[in-house]
Amino acid sequence: MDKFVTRHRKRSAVEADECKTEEPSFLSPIPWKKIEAEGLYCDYSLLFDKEEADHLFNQLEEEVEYFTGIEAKLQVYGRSYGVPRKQATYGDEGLMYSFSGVHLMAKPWTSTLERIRDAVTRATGHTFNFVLINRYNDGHDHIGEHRDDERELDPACPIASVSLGAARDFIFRHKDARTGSSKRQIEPVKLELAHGSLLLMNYPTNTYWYHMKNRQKTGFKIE
Ligand SMILES: O=C(O)CCC(=O)C(=O)O
Repeated sequence: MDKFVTRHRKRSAVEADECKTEEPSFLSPIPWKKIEAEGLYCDYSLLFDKEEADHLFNQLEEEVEYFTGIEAKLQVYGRSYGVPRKQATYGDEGLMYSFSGVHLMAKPWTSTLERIRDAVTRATGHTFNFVLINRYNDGHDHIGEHRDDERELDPACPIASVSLGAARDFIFRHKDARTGSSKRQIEPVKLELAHGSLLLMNYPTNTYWYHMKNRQKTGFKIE
């Protein structure tokens, strides 16, 4: 689960309302782990136990409709590439998310996605209005190094990432230390995203750090 998306300016100008923060109702507090480095502020926790995570995973396998055709392709420098994973977008009515030449309209929340969204709200105090689901069929499916800096995203809002399925490594690299010849030596930050976990990327992590999920031998995940 991912990202606060602001409405397209042409449709409406409700940006300030979109980053809603509610008092967290920590009825069953979850133990957060802080992951921090220079400009990187993340919180990580197990949100769902195995039984619930298995159930949510199976429900999503039945409910989620993934994009096909042109919506499953990226446009980079005028060339079209297949996305190396499956994707779907759900959220509040009228929201759209655009990246690498694709424009993805949010489908209405399913009951399972609402359940996950509400659990994230209870844990974080933030109410999210949109989710991008990435389904990694196996370890070959991946997501390349990027920042979540699309113009629809409010940079001040955190990005919440719920993982279901096989654990996969998630790697952050600082923007000034991405290549061997970089002027700065800043160690990458690697963490394993477990089944049922929640990762919260807080401001300004996305300003300074890129993230990716490499090809791996095995893996199957819905975010
Ligand atoms: O699947 C993941 O955990 C990462 C997805 C991601 O980085 C993104 O959608 O921007």
